[in-house]
Amino acid sequence: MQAQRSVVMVKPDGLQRGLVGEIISRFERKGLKLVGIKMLQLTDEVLEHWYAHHKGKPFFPRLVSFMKVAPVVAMLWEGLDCVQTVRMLTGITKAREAEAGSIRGDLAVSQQLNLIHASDSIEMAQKEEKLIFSREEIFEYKKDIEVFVYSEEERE
Ligand code: FUP
Repeated sequence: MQAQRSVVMVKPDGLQRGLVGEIISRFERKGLKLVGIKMLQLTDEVLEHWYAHHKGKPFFPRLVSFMKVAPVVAMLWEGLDCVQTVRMLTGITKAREAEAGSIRGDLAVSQQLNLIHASDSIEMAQKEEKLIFSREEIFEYKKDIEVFVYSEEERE
């Protein structure tokens, strides 16, 4: 299988609201494979790289300070077309307009306090993975259940 990996980060609001378990559960139940997870305190240095594409925008300073108010929980999920699947489960940025059934659509109302970050492209997923996880923090293991999650064709 040509599995992709995507970075999901439960932001400070998700941690404070006690939604870490709920969020993990949504990705687990979908059938994605957890290959990395850790709690960390973000710093200005990491956030400058993480949100480099937003630097200079009016909301940038507040976004950066919000991301530091509490630790975050970073996860690495793996699966076929994983980046797109994770974005679909996440919902659009402005949570109060996000589709019901998505994490943001069901559990949040804010544009900035929208519970999670999810990689928005394969390139960004690779960049974010390198920024947050070391090689030893990424695990390769076999899940026997995959024969009931993907078809034979999809597993090739
Ligand atoms: P997403 O990829 O859905 O997290 O959204 P973006 O990369 O567009 O936004 C990154 C973060 O900036 C999100 F937390 C939302 C926040 N943001 C604002 O606070 N104000 C804006 O006008 C746009 C984005």
